[in-house]
Amino acid sequence: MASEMNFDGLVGQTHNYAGLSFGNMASMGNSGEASNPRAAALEGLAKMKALHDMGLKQGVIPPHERPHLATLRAMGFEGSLEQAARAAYEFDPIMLAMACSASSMWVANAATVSPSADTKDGRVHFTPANLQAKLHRSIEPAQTSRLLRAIFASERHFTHHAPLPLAPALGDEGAANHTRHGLGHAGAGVEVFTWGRSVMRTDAPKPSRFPARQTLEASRLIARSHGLTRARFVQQHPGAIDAGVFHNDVIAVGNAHVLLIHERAWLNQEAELRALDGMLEGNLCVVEVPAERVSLQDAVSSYLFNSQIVSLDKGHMALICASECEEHEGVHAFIQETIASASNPISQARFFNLKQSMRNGGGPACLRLRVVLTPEELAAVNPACVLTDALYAELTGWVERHYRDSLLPKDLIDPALAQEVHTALDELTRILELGDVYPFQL
Ligand code: SUG
Repeated sequence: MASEMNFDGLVGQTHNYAGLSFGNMASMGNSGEASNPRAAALEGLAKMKALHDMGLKQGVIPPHERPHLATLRAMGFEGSLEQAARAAYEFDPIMLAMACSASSMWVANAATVSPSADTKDGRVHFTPANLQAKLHRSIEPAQTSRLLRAIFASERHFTHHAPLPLAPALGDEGAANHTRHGLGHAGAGVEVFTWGRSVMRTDAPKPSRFPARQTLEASRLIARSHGLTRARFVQQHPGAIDAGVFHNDVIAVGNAHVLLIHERAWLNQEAELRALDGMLEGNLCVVEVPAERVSLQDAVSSYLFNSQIVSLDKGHMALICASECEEHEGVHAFIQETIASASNPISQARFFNLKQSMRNGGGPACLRLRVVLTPEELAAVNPACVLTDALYAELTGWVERHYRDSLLPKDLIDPALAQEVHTALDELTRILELGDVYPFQL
């Protein structure tokens, strides 16, 4: 029977706070602060290990190579990596920061993944997100594509599409705006795509303060090329985007037949929920959070809706939350009521310190890419990327050997940092048995 596996992004060595994401409150608010890449990577690994210890299948997706020389070159900075990085920094520090961001850790934005039960050809389909809304993230798709192909290599089971063209009309942010519902993970599901703007639907309401990243057109093209027969397209509430909800996974999270959602997540929410319930033959279990219980601002600061919902034995589910949810009285009370209530299958909550990632707007669900796999498909996944106690110990040691414990945006110019990245990633490709996948290796 098919089940869900979470693949988490390993945080890279250049993790820093450069304020690159307009519309993402945490990124904007923490710009210029010192980061701790070592703590960031260890926090992420601790979450992976905890889910593995809960008996869940857990995978690892490695970080990207940064600084990204091709981006510096494309911006017109010439010479060696050291010269190009210095020239970029001297021209404007933000240019170097964009070529150095560790944003690939948020693998919910890496790709849209459709399980084989939903697709016409019976394969698992992957489309790397083009992430065209932010320059520092638009660098990711090519490397993401190489990594996904190295982890999910079997052509018999996995189909890899090219990212959509890098154009504003086709802005695609991957699984952060995509949720799959069904009765359990096996069997055909309904894939819900949420979008914030549309080129064709010029009459659709738009946010006024912050940009909407995902377009309806991109979502429709992906649903088509994945061969989905049951897809639904829902518009995000522009008011939510203006409150800092730059992706739908900041305001709603689903798992199987359960949907935890803020009352102001979608436009025409009542009708949309009714339609979705109809597609699930009346089985949708909605936990809708009213604004008077959790305001949009508190939702954004606590990242309640960026929790993961994972399936446990006997129909139970667990909520995997950021520790900010435990620290916020109102949010914590709401979680306690939800797990005590018999009207939904969520029966426990676990809290994780992910503060390094949270300060850039990345919570538990941002750090993971969900892939529903049958046992045969699971057997075809690169086994070296599947977390075990031994791999956890190995990766922890690798982080402790190679990562700095403090980084300011101005440190990105240090040529030693790039050298440290190359040494560490070279070792990592051997640990994860990926072959040569990075530009510096190719
Ligand atoms: O794209 N932050 C990321 C956070 C992505 C969170 N992902 C999901 N919600 N699925 C972003 O805004 C900040 C980088 C900086 O400011 O240095 C950043 O890219």
